[in-house]
Amino acid sequence: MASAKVAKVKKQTSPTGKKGSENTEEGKKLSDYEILSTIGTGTFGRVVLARNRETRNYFALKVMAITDVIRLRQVEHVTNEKEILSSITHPFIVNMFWANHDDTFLYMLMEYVPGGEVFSYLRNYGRFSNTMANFYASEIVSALEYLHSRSIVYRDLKPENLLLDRDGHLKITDFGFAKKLLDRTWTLCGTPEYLAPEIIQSKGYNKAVDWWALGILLFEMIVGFPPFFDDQPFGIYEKILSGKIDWPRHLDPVVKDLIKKLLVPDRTKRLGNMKNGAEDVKKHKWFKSIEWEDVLARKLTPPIIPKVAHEGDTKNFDTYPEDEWQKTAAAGEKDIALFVDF
Ligand code: ISQ
Repeated sequence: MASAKVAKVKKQTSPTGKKGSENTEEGKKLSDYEILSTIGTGTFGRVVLARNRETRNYFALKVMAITDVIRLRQVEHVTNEKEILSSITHPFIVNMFWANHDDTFLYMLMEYVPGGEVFSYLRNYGRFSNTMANFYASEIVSALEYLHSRSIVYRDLKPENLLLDRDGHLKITDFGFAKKLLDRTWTLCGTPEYLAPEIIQSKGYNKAVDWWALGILLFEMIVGFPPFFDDQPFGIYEKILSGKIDWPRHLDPVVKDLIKKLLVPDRTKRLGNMKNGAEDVKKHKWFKSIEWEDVLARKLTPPIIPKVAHEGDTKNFDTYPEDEWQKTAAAGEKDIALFVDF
């Protein structure tokens, strides 16, 4: 079920807008892997299937041209992605084994997740049942709770960034927009008379954006299209700000209640972003049957079992031209130096 067969177009993320003993890939270098086919492309890079020459195990290698990363002002984003992925481990987040670079490319070696994108399944099914959406939402809530507890905001939740593993469990990928929030413990320690309103209100990006995005994703999974859409980005923004949503009649009133509580414009009143954090979302009645310890232990039954014929099967991904990308010219010395720690 490659998304090529599907009419509806994928949302592109705008660029302007381990782990110790179990890491069997530790200390490996690029030449230890055979580069196979491209399984994904983006604005400034691609993901290729790679195979460890010795163990014969498969991996997903993210490759980004240094010149493109700089031209598109993505240095901070790719650095954030690498730093964050190397600091976390969670059953529903794609695992990164190592990051490296040469004079031309940045590389991140990740586990290969062969089931393809939830995006493809959603377009082929049209919409998911309440039960299917509840399974995916449970695994996402578990991952968001983990990230937020480490002061990490994900900021790019959408069906294109959710992969299915061989068993049908979720893996969140693409941490290019993820951000580690600063420690705000000391923020209010200044002299109260002199504090600016934005400091008192702690304005700026925070984890509330992920709970909003979960509301959008839940709507899209169950209805088949997002609540605010238009053929122009500006039209979408106007609709988001209008706050008006057309609710289909088929919608379960319980999930409608949850979506409404996630899509609250005032982020201080948004579910997930109040004093009890993710706990409020987990306690919502749409999740009444969920044992959250079972979710984390991957004990829920996946609603879709991807067709995967063998370890290196790429049938669940689109095919891409291999257009001589390996012949990209090296970056300049000063540009390469920006990635000494990569
Ligand atoms: C792992 N497996 C398949 C595709 C991927 C895309 C991006 C990051 C990791 C991936």
